Amino acid sequence: MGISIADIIGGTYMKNITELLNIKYPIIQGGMANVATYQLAAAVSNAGGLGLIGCGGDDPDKVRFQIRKCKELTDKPFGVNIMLMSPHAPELAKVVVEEGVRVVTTGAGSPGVYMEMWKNAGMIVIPVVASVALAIRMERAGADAIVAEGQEAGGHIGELTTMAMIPQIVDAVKIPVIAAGGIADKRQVLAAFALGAKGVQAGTVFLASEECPIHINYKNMVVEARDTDTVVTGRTTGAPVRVLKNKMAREYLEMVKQGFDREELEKLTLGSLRRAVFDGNIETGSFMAGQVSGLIKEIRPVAKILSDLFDDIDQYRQELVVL
Ligand code: TUI
Repeated sequence: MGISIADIIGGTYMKNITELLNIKYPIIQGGMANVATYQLAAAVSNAGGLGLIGCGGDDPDKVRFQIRKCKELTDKPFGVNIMLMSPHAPELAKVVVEEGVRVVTTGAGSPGVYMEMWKNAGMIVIPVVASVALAIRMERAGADAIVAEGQEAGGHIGELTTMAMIPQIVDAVKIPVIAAGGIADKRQVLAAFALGAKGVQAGTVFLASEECPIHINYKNMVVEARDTDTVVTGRTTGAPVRVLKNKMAREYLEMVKQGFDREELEKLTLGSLRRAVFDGNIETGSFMAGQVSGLIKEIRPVAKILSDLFDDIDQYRQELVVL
């Protein structure tokens, strides 16, 4: 199919995600706090996806270090995810500019106040959104693409599911939509494309990768999880977070039932992500992971994950569609 001049002028010509980001496979690795380090990001970028360094609650020095390390490990494009609830977000927004990062994604809020600075620096900006309204606002503010993340995802989530949300956002904006939440195999990639997405973002599937620098207990919990083994904590405090069921998650939900206040609940979760990622503390860690955990059966190298997701996908699509 050709692209007409009218399409380009009319703004209906959409670059592929692979062209926009100069990558082989249309996939972004999620910017998981404490997990998406430069090692994981470089592995994903070297294998043909877009690796991300996830800033989480890290301070600017740590993020600067990570960016420089990532550049040493890959000459392929990579990006940085800024978690907007972090108190360091305003400084980190400047660090990515200073360090010449080409792609920035954001989560857990609206990056509106940083858009002008990032666009003036020539960066590609891809906010993660969880609603049509924010998608429209981000397009108006100059976003190059958006990640639309459904509530199947791990970590901090919105209300809508991927299946219901993606087509609604695709209909509401002209910029490319990248689907996230619930994507760990080829069938889900094809489903995302069927819903109108131009690419996917995945997090959970990379937790169970050889290169992911998390405690082995975390990887094993993902591999051993069944379909119903995630729960959402934090709904009552306004920051819903999907985690694997464990003692901590059960205790948390029990405390909510009994009417404990926010302060008490936060005491329980304080430092819990670090206890999961670094200590592999099965009882008191917060093992953020998506609903697709039940689909992930083994720990694979990142390159194998990407080839399993995309190689021969068109052949597979033709076999699948039986009308
Ligand atoms: O951000 C994520 N996932 C995350 S962030 C994180 S760190 C954290 N830990 C504990 C509590 C809170 C955060 C762990 N996982 N994904 C992207 C995402 N963004 N999902 C949902 C949203 C979102 C939700 C509401 C984005 C914007 C939004 O509304 C903003 C507005 O102003 O409308």
